[in-house]
Amino acid sequence: MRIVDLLADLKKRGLINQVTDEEGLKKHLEENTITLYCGFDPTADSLHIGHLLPITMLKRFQQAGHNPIALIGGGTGMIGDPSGRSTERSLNAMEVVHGYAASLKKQMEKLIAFDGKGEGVKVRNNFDWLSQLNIIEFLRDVGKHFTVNYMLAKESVAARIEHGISYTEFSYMLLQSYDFYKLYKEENCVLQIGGSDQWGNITAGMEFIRRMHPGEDVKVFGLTMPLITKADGTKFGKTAGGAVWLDPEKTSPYEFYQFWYNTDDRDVIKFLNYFTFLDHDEIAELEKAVETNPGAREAQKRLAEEMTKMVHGEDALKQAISISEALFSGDIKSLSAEEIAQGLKDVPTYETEKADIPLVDLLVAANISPSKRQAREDISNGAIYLNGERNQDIQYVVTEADRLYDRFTVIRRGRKKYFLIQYK
Ligand code: 383
Repeated sequence: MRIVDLLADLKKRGLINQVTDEEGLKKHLEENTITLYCGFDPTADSLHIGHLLPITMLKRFQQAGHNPIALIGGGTGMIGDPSGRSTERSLNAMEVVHGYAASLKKQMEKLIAFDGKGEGVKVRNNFDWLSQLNIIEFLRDVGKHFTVNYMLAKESVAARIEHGISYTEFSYMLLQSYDFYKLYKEENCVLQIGGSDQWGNITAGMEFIRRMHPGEDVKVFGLTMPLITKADGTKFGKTAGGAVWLDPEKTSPYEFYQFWYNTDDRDVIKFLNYFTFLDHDEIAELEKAVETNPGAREAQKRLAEEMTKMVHGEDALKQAISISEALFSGDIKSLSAEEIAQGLKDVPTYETEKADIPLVDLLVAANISPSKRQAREDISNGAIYLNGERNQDIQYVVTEADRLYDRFTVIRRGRKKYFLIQYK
């Protein structure tokens, strides 16, 4: 697919925060197939939801016929980007960073490298060249092109003057600049993209490339995406359980699906524009649905589907939907053991031996009802569901027959409060 005017599409989606030379880039994109890149530092063993915007952005360029590079910062990750941070980072051991870089590379390859459409995105690691730099050469060939004055004026450094910044982090922008130069030279990479926090590093790189080519009309560009904000003012990408990771072992596809499904009505259209590949007409339809029938959560459902499919694939999406539906309707018995474990990972869990126990006692032991009296009341009121079925027998004894897969009993109290009994 060749999008006629990629920049216009990005603008319409609200995906552009700043561009260094918009007219120039527009013209360049019309006349050329370009190579562009975005960098990701290995600061953890997985990418997280905050990385999705630049990742989908690389995909958008790819779909418009361009050649994206996802650069893993195996080298820069050992130094630490001060951008957007008010305090110094603690250094991770080099082996740890290598391990993280390998995980990120694998994830990135799964996500965007070969999606069956076109050529796939190249994945590179800046450790390959940064680790080869020699300190004398680096200070002469790179350092000489930056004045300390220029570096101090950068937001990432200026913001840290009062509290302090190590020489290590201070030097970071030189390494990122060197990357851009390296990719420009070797891959004819003319555009670097990133979040708005990366503006200073990106423009420093452009400056460095120009200095390395005096007198030439060098065509390089920088583009940043907006910071993602939420209508309720809380930080995007954080849940009660912490960050939302792209690794299914750290954030299950069901949790991932739920994260998107829980998007506020005021944010959902923006997120559809930002993160999905749905076109303007489809999004306009969903916008109407939010206005006319917000209760149906059609837009949230679509957002959750698109994102879960993109990151975890079709099968994981199907599973996430069936878990969601089963928990919503109470049809617990339709779930596999793995689905129960995934869907009820975050509900209050009570671990116990496999032994018969009166339901009343179990409710109290598992802290589902505060007292025996209340437990009896809850049961006779019809508020207690055992594996999805209402149980109003105050004499009932929970036995082997109530242990799903010999592992779980799922108890629901009221309309949607779930509890898990897990057997040792
Ligand atoms: C390293 C070497 C380069 C170019 C970029 C880098 C990484 C960059 C950085 N980026 C963030 C990260 O790694 O720190 N210095 O977590 C995040 N990015 C992207 C995007 C974002 C930024 O990976 O805004 C969010 O995801 O730019 O915070 O040659």
